Amino acid sequence: STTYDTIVVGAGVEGLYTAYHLAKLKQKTLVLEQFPLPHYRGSSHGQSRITRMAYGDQNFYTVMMKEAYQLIEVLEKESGQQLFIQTGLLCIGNENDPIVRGSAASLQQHGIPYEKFGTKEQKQKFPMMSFPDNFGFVIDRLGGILKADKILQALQTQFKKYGGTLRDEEPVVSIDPGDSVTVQTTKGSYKAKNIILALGPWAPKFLARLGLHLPLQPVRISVCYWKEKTPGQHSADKFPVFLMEGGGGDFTIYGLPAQEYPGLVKICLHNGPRIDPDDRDTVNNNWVMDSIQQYVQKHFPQLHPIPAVVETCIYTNTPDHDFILDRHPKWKNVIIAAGFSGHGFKLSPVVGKVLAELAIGAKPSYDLKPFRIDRFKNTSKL
Ligand code: PYC
Repeated sequence: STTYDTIVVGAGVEGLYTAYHLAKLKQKTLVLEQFPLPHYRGSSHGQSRITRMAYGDQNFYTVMMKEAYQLIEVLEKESGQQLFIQTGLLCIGNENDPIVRGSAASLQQHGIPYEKFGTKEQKQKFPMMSFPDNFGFVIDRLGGILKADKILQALQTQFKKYGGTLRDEEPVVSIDPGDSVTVQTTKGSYKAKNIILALGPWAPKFLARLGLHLPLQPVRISVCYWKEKTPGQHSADKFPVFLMEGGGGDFTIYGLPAQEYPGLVKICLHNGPRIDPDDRDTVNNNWVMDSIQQYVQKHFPQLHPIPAVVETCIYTNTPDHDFILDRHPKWKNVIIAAGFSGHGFKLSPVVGKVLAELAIGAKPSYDLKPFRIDRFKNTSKL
């Protein structure tokens, strides 16, 4: 069998960013992906994702986001393509909610340009939205849209340019950990010093086979696109990316000018029914559709209240919605990246960097304590 420094399993954005950093570090790297690429079955497909510096009161993410922006710029230069559209990000909530107060405080603390205002000003700036008088708004000026599919393509191209090997349509059948790791796929057998498992929603099932029972819950997200009643009201020059928390943080809604379908606006509930990733579309999502339709009707009166297009994406949630970036408790050369909880795309440049650092045995650039497996109880049945 062929021997590598590191094998990365999963060619979603987290796996690909990790592999790209490893190949740049001159590590002999293999990426294995179960489906033919590109595919829509996981969490990285589609043409757009939100990016933002505003992270409420969770400062450790804001610190990581600074470098994430820089690394996207590096990839833009390497690939010669625009990968980010700056629209600003509007945080919406009750004026005392952490999304408003915490975001303003954190943006101020980190020296990031922002504006804070009330409903009266919102009506002038964004007349296509309708919110009650006790609402507060913060614009993170650096927020915007990441061109998701272009980023995945650029990472694949650069990874190969730096000498990496990518094998899609090649599911992993078994992993045999030890001083080195042997991976058996449907097509061959490979050995490596380290393995990085970036399995997306397949993580809970697969990791259980390695004796690790993590509280990871895949959920089905209904990605809804809404048609404008009058064309041109919600284009990227007029309409920012937004994130709203309601019910005291009980639900989150996000939206952005759609890249996928000109004239449509993407607005989605950041939650959905629990699923098995291999049977994601048969699960009832009526409550999601009811609540998002009511929301759009109430707050976005310039949009048709029935979505024109509905697609599916999967989030893999942890109980605290922080990621898992850690070594397997028994085999230190088995590294796990999981539970991105619907906010991992924008952080993938930095996630990939720290995972590559773990693989080469370097000190991680960020404190990984919030991401450790041992913050959960009873995870291992080894
Ligand atoms: O993290 O901003 C975010 C986000 C919005 C939608 C999905 N993730």
